[in-house]
Amino acid sequence: MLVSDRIEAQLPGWRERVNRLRGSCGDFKVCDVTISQIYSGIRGVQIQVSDISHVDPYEGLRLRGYTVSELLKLLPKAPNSDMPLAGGLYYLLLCDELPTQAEADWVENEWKKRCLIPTYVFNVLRRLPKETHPMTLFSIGITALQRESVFAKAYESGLIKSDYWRYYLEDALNLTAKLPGLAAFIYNLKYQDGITLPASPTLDWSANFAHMIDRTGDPAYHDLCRLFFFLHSDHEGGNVSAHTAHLVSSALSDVYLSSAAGINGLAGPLHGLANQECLKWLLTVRDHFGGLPEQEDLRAYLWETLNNGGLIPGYGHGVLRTTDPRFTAQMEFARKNFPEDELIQLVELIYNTLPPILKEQGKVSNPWPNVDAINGALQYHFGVKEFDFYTVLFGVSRIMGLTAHAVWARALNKPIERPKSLTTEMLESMVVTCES
Ligand code: CMX
Repeated sequence: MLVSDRIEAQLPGWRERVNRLRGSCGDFKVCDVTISQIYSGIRGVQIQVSDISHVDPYEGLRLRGYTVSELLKLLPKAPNSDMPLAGGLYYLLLCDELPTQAEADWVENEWKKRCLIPTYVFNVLRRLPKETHPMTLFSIGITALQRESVFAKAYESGLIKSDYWRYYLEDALNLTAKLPGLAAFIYNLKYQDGITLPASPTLDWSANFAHMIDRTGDPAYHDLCRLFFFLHSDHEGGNVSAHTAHLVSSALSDVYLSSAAGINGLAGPLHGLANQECLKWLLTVRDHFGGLPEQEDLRAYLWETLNNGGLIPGYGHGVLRTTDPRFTAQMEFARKNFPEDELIQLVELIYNTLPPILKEQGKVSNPWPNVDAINGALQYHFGVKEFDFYTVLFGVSRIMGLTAHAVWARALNKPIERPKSLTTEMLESMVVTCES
């Protein structure tokens, strides 16, 4: 198989690098941990390695070393589109090499062969109460698919450790292939007539999602799906979904179980669910002013929100200290395709107004927009107006990153994770010397 051959060819080099670091420099201290870091979400503590993506505070995301704008130019494009094929991106994440058109097409074709979802998964989802959140449906759907795990079956019958990654890779390709269909099924079940069109053999993975929710005739929405699924695929190892999936997979839970765990983390309002909160807030602002406000009025409104202790969704970030380049890429898409859209104009007006206010207030570490400041407004423009569904779209994309990490964690034989906890009393006795 093309992808496994590429990974296999690189493994001796990677294993040698890791063994050298662990062997001759194993006692080298990367960082110290302070009590305030322990009590503030282990923020900034360098405890993980991700070679798949990295978030630089001032430059934003790099996927396998490439920035968002570089990849938008370099990745093979979908037919009749200037947006990248998700198959090419997944090839890059897995293989650490920019794909040729043929390599990107290879992944897309593998996905086409593997995209059928067993009926029992749909039956499970149909039996849940109608008001179940789409992220819960998505997580349950992925967990139900775990029955298909080739790793779990092979592990039961005995596997050698150095082969684990091959089975993880099979599972990863099988699971990612099914994600557009699973997400479309959930969308149709919850918000449409419950009927999901079969995937089109002539469309790529991203555009097939658009097709399966009955937006076949809207090429601009196909392009938005391609852009969105590219932009959200990974964001280094420390965010809640990546960190959770990595931890769970370190127990040799297969990619279905670990991805579902990551998805449950993504469902939190401070993480992936923020895009739904952000659109709700944008609409509230628009309704408050009865349309696009004057900048002065908006400024007063934003100050009032902050002074009342309100949170402004879509602004701030745990790592970034600049405008998220994923926000910029989507803003450019909107400016090019529908500059007259009122909600997009509001997003832009807030972008031009809020950062100086947040700076002046002096509380937030990052006064700039993150990707969620625009995600929902774009979907809304295309009539995908069900806010609570947006995080599912994020999840479809993010599972590419989660599974690529899981494959490489097994390939490099990463062990089960087990940090140590302390009691408050232990910390108190440690600091006695510091206080005296
Ligand atoms: N509006 C108002 N206040 C904000 C704020 C915002 N957008 N972002 C941070 N603050 C406040 C915090 O509540 C905190 O206040 P307290 O000290 O009173 O608790 C203070 O500013 C400092 O927080 P921070 O160090 O800047 O932010 P964190 O690293 O703790 O949290 C994040 C980062 C994203 C959770 C936070 O900025 C936030 O809640 N933003 C709004 C929600 C959002 O957009 N989430 C999407 C995150 C994207 C992702 O995870 O992918």
